[in-house]
Formats: sequence, C-alpha cells, structure tokens
Amino acid sequence: MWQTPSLPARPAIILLVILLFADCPMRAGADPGNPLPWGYELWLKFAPVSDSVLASQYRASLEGIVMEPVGATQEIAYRELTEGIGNMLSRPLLPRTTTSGGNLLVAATLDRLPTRFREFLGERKIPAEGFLIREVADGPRKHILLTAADDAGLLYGAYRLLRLVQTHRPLSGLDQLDAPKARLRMLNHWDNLDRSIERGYAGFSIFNWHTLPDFRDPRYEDYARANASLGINATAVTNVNANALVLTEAYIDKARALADIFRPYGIRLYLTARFSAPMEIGGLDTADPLDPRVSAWWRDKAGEIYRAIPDFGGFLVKANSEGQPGPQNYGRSHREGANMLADALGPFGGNVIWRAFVYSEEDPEDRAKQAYSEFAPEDGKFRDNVLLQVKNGPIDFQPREPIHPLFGAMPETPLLVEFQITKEYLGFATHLAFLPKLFEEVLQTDTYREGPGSTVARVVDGSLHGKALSGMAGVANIGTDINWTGHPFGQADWYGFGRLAWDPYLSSGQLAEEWVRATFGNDPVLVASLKDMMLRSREAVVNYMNPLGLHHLFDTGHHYGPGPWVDDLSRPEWNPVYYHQADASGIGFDRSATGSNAVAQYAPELATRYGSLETCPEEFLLWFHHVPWDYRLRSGHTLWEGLGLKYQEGVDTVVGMLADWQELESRLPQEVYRDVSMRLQIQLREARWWKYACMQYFRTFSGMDFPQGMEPPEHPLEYYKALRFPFAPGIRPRWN
Ligand code: GCW
Repeated sequence: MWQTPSLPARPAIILLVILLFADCPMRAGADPGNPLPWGYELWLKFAPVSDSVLASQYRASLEGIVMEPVGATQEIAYRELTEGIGNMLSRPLLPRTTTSGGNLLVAATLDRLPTRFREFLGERKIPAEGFLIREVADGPRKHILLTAADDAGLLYGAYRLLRLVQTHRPLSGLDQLDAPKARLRMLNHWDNLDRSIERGYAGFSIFNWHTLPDFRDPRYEDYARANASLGINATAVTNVNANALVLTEAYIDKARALADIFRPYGIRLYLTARFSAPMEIGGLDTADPLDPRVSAWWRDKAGEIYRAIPDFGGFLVKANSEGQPGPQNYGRSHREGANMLADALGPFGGNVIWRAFVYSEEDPEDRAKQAYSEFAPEDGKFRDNVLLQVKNGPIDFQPREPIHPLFGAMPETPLLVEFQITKEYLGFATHLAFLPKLFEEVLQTDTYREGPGSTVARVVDGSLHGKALSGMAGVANIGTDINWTGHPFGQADWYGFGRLAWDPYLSSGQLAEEWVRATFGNDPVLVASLKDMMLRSREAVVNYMNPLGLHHLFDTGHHYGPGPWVDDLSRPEWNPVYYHQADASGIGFDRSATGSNAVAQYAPELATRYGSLETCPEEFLLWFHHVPWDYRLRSGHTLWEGLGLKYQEGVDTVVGMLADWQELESRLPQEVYRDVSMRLQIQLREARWWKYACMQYFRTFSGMDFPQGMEPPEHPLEYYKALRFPFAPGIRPRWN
C-alpha cells in the first residue's frame, strides 16, 4: 500500500497516475486500492512487515518518536520516519517526549540532542553528512537514538533506519556510525532540453524545461527523494553534449526551480557548460579561454547563476571530444580551458568537472591510450576546484573493460570515477544485467599506484592520495517510464550505484539483497533466487556480447546489437573492426609492448600482468593481445573453440535466468512477473543473435567449424548484416 500521502508530492502524483491510467482496465495482480502501478515507488515502498514476530519486536522498540524537526530537511526526515515506520508497523508512530513512557525513537542533530543522550556518542565523532543510530539504555527502557552533525546526516540516518526495518534487520544492539566515504556522489543526466535523452531507454527526460519554472512536476521531488535515500548529493541535469541555451537567463530561472526542490534533499544542482557558449549566447566572436572577454563573460555568467542558485554545484564539461567545442579549437589545452572556468566559479565555491573522455580523429594513437597521454602530464596544474571525471575503462562503458590507466596516476588532481548506469552497451532496458557487479569489479581492482591495496575504491574515497574532494558519477538510466528505468531491474542499478557512491567498499551481493528485500519483500526463496540471478546476469552479457576481452563490436550509432563487420565509418576508431582486428592469423588488439603498448600506462604490476600472454587474465585476453585462432586457452580448448563456447555460455545463462524467473511466478506481483518474462525472452533472443552474428563473421577469418557444444546459427551471415534499426532509441539529436 502506498501510504505516504502527506509528503507534498504524493496527492499530485496519485492524480497524475490516475489520469495517465484512466483508460486502462484494472490490471490483474495490481494491489487493490493502490493507485500506483508497480515500480513507481522504487525501493521506498515501506510495506508492512509480514513476519508477525518481527513486527511485534519492532513495535516494542519503536513505541513513539521524539523529534522536533527544524527546517525543511529535518521536516522531510520526520515525515519519512513517521510515515515509513508507521506503514511498516501498521500503526502510527506518534510523537512523544522523553518523559513519556515506552521505548522511543529519539532523533535530533547533535546541537539539539538532549544532553543526557550526548554521552552515548562517547569519543566518537560524527563526520559531515554522517549519522549514528544506536540502541541506548534509559533505565529499564531502550531507545533508538538517531543523531547527526548536520541536517543531511539526519536525513540519511532516517533512510538507513527505514532500510533496516524494511530489510528485516534486528534493532536490538544496533550501533551504526556511518558517513559517506566520498564527498561527491553524483548523477549525470544525458538529457536534452527537448526531453530526448542521449542513450536513454526509459522514456523521455523527467525534466520538462518547457513548463519550468512554474510547473513543478511532483516527480522532481520524488526523484530527489529517491536519490537522497541512497546518499546521492549532486546531479547534472543536462547532457554533456551540451546546449548553450541552458545558460541563458530564462533557463537559469528554470534551473533555479529544480535546485529549490532538490536543496532540502541535500542535492546540489550542476549544469553542463558548452565551451562555445560565449559565442552562441554571449555575442562574442571567440571562446578562446585566454581571451579576457571570454573569461569575463564566464565570470559574469557564474555570478548570474549564483544569484539564482546560491548553492549551485558548478559545471560539468565535455570539451574537444566527439565534436564538442573546447579550448583546443583555439590551440589551448584542456588545463587552460578548465582553469579558466574554475576561476569563474571559484569565488562562489563552485566546481568544474572536466571529463577525460577525449580521443581525437587526428591522433593515430590507440584510442585506449589517448586520455592518459593527454591528462597525466597535466597533474598538479589544475585549480583546486577542478575535478577530472574519468570513465571506468579506457574505451567506453563496455560490458567489461580493464580499469582506466588514469586511476591513481594523478596524485595531485581530484578525481571522479564515471560509470554508466544506463545500458548503452549492455542491452538497453530489455536485458537484465545487474551493474553493481561491474562497478564492484572496477572499484576493487588494484591500481598498484601506491603499492598493493591501491584500489579504485580508494581513488573514489580520496584516501589513496589524501584528497578531500573525490567521488563517483553515474550516467542516469531514468526517464518518464512509470517505473523510472524501463526494466524493473534497472532500478537495482540506480540503487546499487548510489549505495556504492556512498561506500565503494560494499559488495554487489549485499546490494542485490538489500534491493530485492526493499523491492519485492523478504520472502527467503525470492531473496535467494533473485539475488543469485542478478549476480550471474552481468557475466552473461559479457559472454554473449564481448567474451574474452573483445570490445566495441556494437552496431554503429545506436549500439543496438552486433556489428563486428562495420568498417566504413570515417574515423577508424568508430569502426568495430578497429577493436577486434580479426584476420586469418587470429583476433584481438595487441596492446602489449609489441603493439600499441597501452599496457605501459599502468603501474608495473598491471603492465607486466596484462602485457604477457601467459599472465594476462583470459577475460582481458583479446583486449591486450592479438591471439592465433589455434592458441590453447587454460581450459585446453583452442581460442576459436573457447570463443564459441563463451558465447554459448552467455546464452545458456540467460536460459537459466528465464527458468529461475518462471519458477518464481507465484511469489511475484503478476504485472512485474509478466514484464520481466517478456524482457528475458527478448534478452534470450538477442543473446543468440549476438552469438550467431559474431561467430559467423569471425569464421570468415578463422575458417574453422563451429565448436561442439555451440548451437549452429539460425541464419547466414548476410541476414545479420542486413538488419537495420532506424528508430532504435537513445541516439544524439542532430542539433547538438
Ligand atoms: O559512449 C559514448 C556515447 C555518446 C556519449 C559519449 C560520452 C554523451 O555513445 O553518446 O555522449 O560516450 O560519454 O561523452
């Protein structure tokens, strides 16, 4: 049941949803009386605790609440606690004072905490945005104390307590002091001003710039709430392939409305800055960062924005990449461009987030090497408020990549790790691939930059080089679809991203379990089975799309489905043939010392491991080496056989996922059961498509028979080559 009607957004959303679904017959399986279709509430359902023993234990521990909220953020925390706990315990959580009887929830920021509760903190300090939740004794009574140094911390603590109850964790003996490990925990929306979304697969942009600032869609607040429940504290709401219009007066006013909604949820707004904006909207004839008129324009612009949005986060910038304008258009460096913008924002406390995703059509160097070559020598030369945002791998959000060599290589420069939550290269919104598994793999990889243990997680939390400013950005998978993410399991990717941005050391298993419990309830069979399915799912995608280190075999432009044969695009690195390099002698990109020597950009430990055929992990084999077709894999199979069997393994895993899902039918809401069943069928069909298309194509080089154990292709190669998808979603609009 959806029982949080006093949150301001609720009534309007109910109305909106009723209007949207006015013509729909009541769907089978929908919860009677619940006007929201499955999925809108995300992981924030706060359903009644089904286990009656547990429910009475919780009721005994939470007999009332002592809290006097001050200000908008604390008001939200109060509402969330009373409504969420009220729902879960199926009885209201009423206000009390500490002198009234019972076991109570006592919640306040430290400055307002009754003195006798302060002693429970002991020597411990609560960091900014952190909180303490602790069961404390008060004579014969036991209270749950929730306290924080600031409002955001109190809100995050409220969501933590709600999660503990929602996932059926015991409250007795509770003692959790937690705080975000990284300062910036950010979503990046590739949303255009016309509401199309680059690489968006869940509808249109939720940000309706046309009706802003006056129409404040209730969904904006629900969006902020969902993010805050994970600890996400920043969002860039416009595409990095930016439109300068967002920096005009009218749009700044629209952005102000969004920032006002996000603020009480602890979220700071960022905008993307098109480098040529001084020309496009400022009337200048240049955007040269060293031209004083240009820097003055940006300073004025920053002032204008901060007058409207005093806590504006700053600019996110994609420059001189894939056709975007940038400082290099004027013979200036990325550093000169970034520092000029940093000087404009600095006086107001704003940041410049400069993306390291650059590769040039004039540069014949291996694309995987270009970002490192460009930025590593600039370490220490950026202003303090410049963060470099680096994708998790050196190419582009592939199902699997080795880590980006820049991690740990710029000790003097604040860094943000960029992940893609939207599944541009992992099957859009029809394939199930639990991304926290991918994120975890990256975060736990050792860069060896400061000796063993120099993991990417330590780059995210800043501890590797003692950075106060660092964090994680994720390209959002959110759109106007009623369940936000298209695929119901896409919600788990948003969830897992946010939780990992808060704490990059969390395990994907824990996150899968939390999400399943919060989303589907605590039925142990469901929890075990779905968790298992989610944890297998990402490897399945790797295997049926890009096994053994293959990468970027995606069809051109839309990146939907396989196109390993594509070789006719103007820029070499836009063609899949550039990446797989298949020929009669073998397949793979030689990035060892005999090839592009990209391995040399890593710390010696990784360079040696990846650089030699003997020690290179097989999951990266064809990423780093060009390998003969008859090369023996560790399994004893030849490379050709192993490749076919990996594709087959990917398909087989999806067959298993579908079977597992079907077993769970009676335990799942009908509508979500049917939804995911259909998506899994599509995933299975497409997994086979990948296998058949790629293996048929590679056979034109290997000349070998398909290995035993691999299903023979359904169609000839020409069939797969002829497939066209002119309206596949997510492609960049022409006017960018
Ligand atoms: O993955 C590529 C996408 C582009 C995207 C670019 C980037 C926003 O295909 O659509 O542009 O990465 O990250 O800038």
